[in-house]
Amino acid sequence: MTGLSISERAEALATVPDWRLVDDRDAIERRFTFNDFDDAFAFMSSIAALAKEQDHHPEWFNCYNRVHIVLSTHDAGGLSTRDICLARSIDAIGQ
Ligand code: HBI
Repeated sequence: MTGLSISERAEALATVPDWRLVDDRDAIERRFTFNDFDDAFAFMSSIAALAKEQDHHPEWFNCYNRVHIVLSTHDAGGLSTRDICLARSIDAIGQ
């Protein structure tokens, strides 16, 4: 994570245990499953509001009741504390 030591990075990642590191790039990901499309889309709408507030935006894929989210900081070329903050906010509204 840009600007963080290895131990600070590990500490930050430990605060989002439901997220895993993406294999082929410096990013984290999490998959969510909902009852139906309405619930998945409501979740995405809440995240859109968070993204606007934080000026930080997810990469995501939705198929019916599933939402796959990848977080990385394009400006930094990899993970940053902004991704951790957004992941924690998403966790707070997700399952
Ligand atoms: N979202 N994931 C992500 N990464 C960024 O670097 C980023 C962003 N949202 C807005 C943003 N950067 C702005 O600072 C501008 O660079 C668009």
